[in-house]
Amino acid sequence: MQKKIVILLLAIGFLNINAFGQDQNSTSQTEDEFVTEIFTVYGNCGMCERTIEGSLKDVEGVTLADWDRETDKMKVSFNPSVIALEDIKQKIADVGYDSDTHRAKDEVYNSLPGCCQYDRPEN
Ligand SMILES: [Cu+2]
Repeated sequence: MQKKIVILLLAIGFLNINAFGQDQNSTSQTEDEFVTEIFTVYGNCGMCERTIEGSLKDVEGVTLADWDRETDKMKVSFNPSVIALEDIKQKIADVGYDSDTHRAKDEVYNSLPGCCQYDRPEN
Protein backbone atom coordinates (compact mmCIF):
# COMPACT_ATOMS: atom_id res chain seq x y z
CA MET A 1 0.00 0.00 0.00
CA GLN A 2 2.77 2.42 0.94
CA LYS A 3 4.68 1.58 -2.19
CA LYS A 4 1.67 2.42 -4.33
CA ILE A 5 1.37 5.85 -2.73
CA VAL A 6 5.04 6.55 -3.32
CA ILE A 7 4.71 5.57 -6.97
CA LEU A 8 1.61 7.72 -7.29
CA LEU A 9 3.39 10.70 -5.77
CA LEU A 10 6.35 10.19 -8.07
CA ALA A 11 4.02 10.00 -11.04
CA ILE A 12 2.28 13.24 -10.07
CA GLY A 13 5.64 14.93 -9.59
CA PHE A 14 6.78 13.79 -13.00
CA LEU A 15 3.59 15.04 -14.67
CA ASN A 16 4.01 18.42 -13.02
CA ILE A 17 7.57 18.79 -14.22
CA ASN A 18 6.47 17.77 -17.67
CA ALA A 19 3.58 20.20 -17.80
CA PHE A 20 5.80 22.98 -16.53
CA GLY A 21 8.44 22.21 -19.12
CA GLN A 22 5.89 22.30 -21.91
CA ASP A 23 4.43 25.54 -20.67
CA GLN A 24 7.79 27.25 -20.72
CA ASN A 25 8.44 25.92 -24.17
CA SER A 26 5.20 27.09 -25.78
CA THR A 27 5.54 30.53 -24.21
CA SER A 28 8.96 31.14 -25.67
CA GLN A 29 7.83 29.79 -29.05
CA THR A 30 4.97 32.27 -29.20
CA GLU A 31 7.32 35.10 -28.38
CA ASP A 32 9.70 34.04 -31.11
CA GLU A 33 7.07 33.69 -33.79
CA PHE A 34 5.48 37.12 -33.52
CA VAL A 35 7.05 40.46 -34.28
CA THR A 36 5.67 43.95 -33.76
CA GLU A 37 6.21 46.68 -36.32
CA ILE A 38 5.28 50.35 -36.14
CA PHE A 39 4.91 52.41 -39.33
CA THR A 40 3.02 55.43 -40.62
CA VAL A 41 -0.45 55.10 -42.15
CA TYR A 42 -2.07 58.36 -43.26
CA GLY A 43 -5.62 59.02 -42.12
CA ASN A 44 -7.94 61.47 -40.38
CA CYS A 45 -10.65 60.29 -38.08
CA GLY A 46 -12.26 57.52 -36.09
CA MET A 47 -13.88 56.16 -39.22
CA CYS A 48 -10.43 55.88 -40.79
CA GLU A 49 -9.29 54.03 -37.71
CA ARG A 50 -12.07 51.48 -38.06
CA THR A 51 -11.34 51.00 -41.76
CA ILE A 52 -7.57 50.74 -41.32
CA GLU A 53 -7.76 48.35 -38.39
CA GLY A 54 -10.65 46.49 -40.03
CA SER A 55 -8.48 45.70 -43.06
CA LEU A 56 -6.41 43.43 -40.83
CA LYS A 57 -9.22 41.92 -38.84
CA ASP A 58 -9.41 38.14 -39.21
CA VAL A 59 -6.23 38.15 -41.31
CA GLU A 60 -4.27 35.00 -40.59
CA GLY A 61 -1.03 35.61 -38.74
CA VAL A 62 -2.03 39.07 -37.47
CA THR A 63 -2.71 39.30 -33.74
CA LEU A 64 -2.76 43.06 -33.21
CA ALA A 65 -3.61 46.03 -35.43
CA ASP A 66 -3.79 49.38 -33.71
CA TRP A 67 -3.76 52.73 -35.48
CA ASP A 68 -3.32 55.99 -33.56
CA ARG A 69 -5.04 58.90 -35.27
CA GLU A 70 -3.07 61.48 -33.32
CA THR A 71 0.29 60.25 -34.56
CA ASP A 72 -0.73 58.31 -37.72
CA LYS A 73 1.28 55.40 -36.34
CA MET A 74 0.17 51.86 -37.04
CA LYS A 75 1.22 49.10 -34.68
CA VAL A 76 0.93 45.56 -35.98
CA SER A 77 1.89 42.29 -34.36
CA PHE A 78 2.13 39.37 -36.74
CA ASN A 79 3.80 36.07 -37.46
CA PRO A 80 6.26 36.70 -40.32
CA SER A 81 6.21 33.04 -41.33
CA VAL A 82 2.48 33.41 -42.07
CA ILE A 83 2.24 36.94 -43.50
CA ALA A 84 4.83 39.49 -44.65
CA LEU A 85 4.86 43.14 -43.61
CA GLU A 86 4.53 44.01 -47.31
CA ASP A 87 1.24 42.11 -47.51
CA ILE A 88 -0.05 43.83 -44.40
CA LYS A 89 0.70 47.25 -45.89
CA GLN A 90 -0.94 46.18 -49.15
CA LYS A 91 -4.12 45.21 -47.31
CA ILE A 92 -4.22 48.67 -45.75
CA ALA A 93 -3.66 50.25 -49.19
CA ASP A 94 -6.46 48.08 -50.60
CA VAL A 95 -8.99 49.83 -48.35
CA GLY A 96 -7.74 53.30 -49.38
CA TYR A 97 -4.92 54.19 -47.03
CA ASP A 98 -1.36 55.19 -47.91
CA SER A 99 1.48 54.03 -45.67
CA ASP A 100 5.13 54.97 -45.65
CA THR A 101 5.77 52.49 -48.46
CA HIS A 102 2.45 51.54 -50.07
CA ARG A 103 0.06 53.81 -51.93
CA ALA A 104 -3.67 53.22 -52.28
CA LYS A 105 -5.22 53.31 -55.74
CA ASP A 106 -6.67 56.73 -56.58
CA GLU A 107 -10.14 55.32 -57.21
CA VAL A 108 -10.20 53.63 -53.80
CA TYR A 109 -8.98 56.81 -52.10
CA ASN A 110 -11.59 58.86 -53.99
CA SER A 111 -14.38 56.57 -52.83
CA LEU A 112 -13.58 57.17 -49.16
CA PRO A 113 -16.10 59.36 -47.29
CA GLY A 114 -15.21 63.06 -47.52
CA CYS A 115 -14.13 63.29 -43.89
CA CYS A 116 -11.69 60.46 -44.46
CA GLN A 117 -9.94 61.95 -47.49
CA TYR A 118 -6.73 62.65 -45.67
CA ASP A 119 -3.89 64.71 -47.10
CA ARG A 120 -1.90 62.25 -49.13
CA PRO A 121 1.86 62.09 -48.88
CA GLU A 122 3.77 63.08 -52.02
CA ASN A 123 4.36 60.57 -54.85
CU1 LIG B 1 -11.86 59.03 -41.58
